[in-house]
Amino acid sequence: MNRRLTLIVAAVAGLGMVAGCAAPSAPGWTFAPAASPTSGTLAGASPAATLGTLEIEAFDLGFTPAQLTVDRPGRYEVRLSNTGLVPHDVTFPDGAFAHAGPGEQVGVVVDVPAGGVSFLCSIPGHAAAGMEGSIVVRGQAAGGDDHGGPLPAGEVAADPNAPAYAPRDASAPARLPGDVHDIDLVITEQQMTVAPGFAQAVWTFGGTVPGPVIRVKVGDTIRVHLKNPAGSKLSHSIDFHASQVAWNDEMRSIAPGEELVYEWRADYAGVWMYHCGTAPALHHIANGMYGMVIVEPRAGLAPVDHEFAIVQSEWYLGPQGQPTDLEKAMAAAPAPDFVLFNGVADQYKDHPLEVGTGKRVRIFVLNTGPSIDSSFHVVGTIFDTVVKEGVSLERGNDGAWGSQAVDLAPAQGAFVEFTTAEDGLYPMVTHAFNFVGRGALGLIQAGDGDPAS
Ligand SMILES: [Cu+2]
Repeated sequence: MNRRLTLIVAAVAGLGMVAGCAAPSAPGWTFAPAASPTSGTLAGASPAATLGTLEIEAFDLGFTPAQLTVDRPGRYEVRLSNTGLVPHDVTFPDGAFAHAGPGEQVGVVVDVPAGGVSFLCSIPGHAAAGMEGSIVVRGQAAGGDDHGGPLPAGEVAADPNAPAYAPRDASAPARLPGDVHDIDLVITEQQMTVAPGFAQAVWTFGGTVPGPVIRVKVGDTIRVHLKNPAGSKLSHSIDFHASQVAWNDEMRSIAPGEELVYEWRADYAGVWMYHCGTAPALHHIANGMYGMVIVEPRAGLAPVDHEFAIVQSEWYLGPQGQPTDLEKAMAAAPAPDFVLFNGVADQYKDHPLEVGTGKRVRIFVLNTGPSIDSSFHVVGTIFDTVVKEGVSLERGNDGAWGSQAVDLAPAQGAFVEFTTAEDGLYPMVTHAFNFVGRGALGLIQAGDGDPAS
C-alpha cells in the first residue's frame, strides 16, 4: 500500500470511531453450575432429614411458583418437574443443583436459611429470560440471599491477550451442483474473537459465525443433517426461512447427542435467514446461531465479475470468554456493543474486499439482527439492481431509477449490484450511522485503491 492510499484508508476509517469499550454489563446474579453439588439428587439425599417437600415446575422459560414460602428455616427437598421442551435446572447459591431434561422430574435437598434463598436455572440465558425464583421464610423479609455470584456488573474491557480474530472470506460460494443436496451441519459451542480484544463463548452452525452460506436454486431439495454433539451444554435447533415446514417438526430442539434431518424444497428465490430457534431464541441468535441461504431463480442469476455474501448482525458482549449478555439484548432499545459484517467488527476495514474497477459487483446482504435494522449502503456507488424480499429494481429500467441504500429489518435479505467508477475505496456501511463506529464498516477497494494512480 502506497503512502497516499494509507492516508485515504486513515481518512475513511474516520467514518466511524472504533468502539473502545462496551456498554455496562448488567447481569443478574448468577453462578456456574456446581461440578460437585453439595446436595445430591434424590437418590443420594436423605429426605427423611428434611422439613418438607417443595414442588417447582420449570417451563420454557420460567419457574412456577417462582416464590415459595416455608414456615421455618432448615433443610427442604425441592422437586423440580420440567414441563418444557428444553432442559432446565434449579441451582442454588451453595451449589445445590438438579438438572431435568424435558418431561423429567428430579430432586435436590437444599438448606433454606432464615433470610431465605434464591434459585435460578443456570443454563445460559435462562435466568436472564426469567428463570429465577426464591424461597422465603414466613415472617422474614423476602428477597433471599445476597451472596449469589461472582459476576460483577460493569464494563467489558478489551483484553490485549484475546486471540486474534480469524477473518472471514466474504466471497459468495458457488451454487451447489445438482438438484438434491445433503448438508451436514454440526453445532458447536466454542470461543470466538468477535472484535479485536473481545472473545465470547459463541454457539455456531458449522464452527463459524455466521454459519456457512448455502446456495441453491428454486426446485432443489435440501436435506440438512443437523447434529448437536454429545459434548454440548445446550439444546439447539434450526429454522430455515426459505422452507415451509411445521415449527414443531423440523424446527424442534435437539438435546446434546441428538441429530435430526431437516428436509425442505426451495420453492422461492431470495436471500434468506436461518437461525436457531431454541428458547430463548433471542439469546441463541445473539450468540451466533444464524446464517444465509441464497436461492436463485431456476434459470440462475446472470454472471457478474465479483460476488460477496455479507451478513449484518449484533454482539451484546458478556464477560470475556462467556456467552453474550441476554439482558442487554433484551432491552427495549437495544444498544449492541458491536454491529458488524460477517461475525467480526471492522474486519473488512482491516481486510478490504478487492474488486476490479468498472466491474460488476453483486452483494448478497442479510440482516440477522437480532434486533437492529440495517440501511445497507456502499459509499460512492449507486445500486442499479436490487432484489429485496421478492421486489426488484432492474438495471436499465425506463425511468433510470436507482437505489442508494437497502433497508433491511431483522431477517430480511436482498442482493444489490453496482459498478465502481474509478480506482479507489468504497466504504460499505449501514447508514444508521451510530453503528458505523461500532464495527459496521468495511472497505471495497477498486483497483489499487488509489484514484490518482
Ligand atoms: Cu441454539
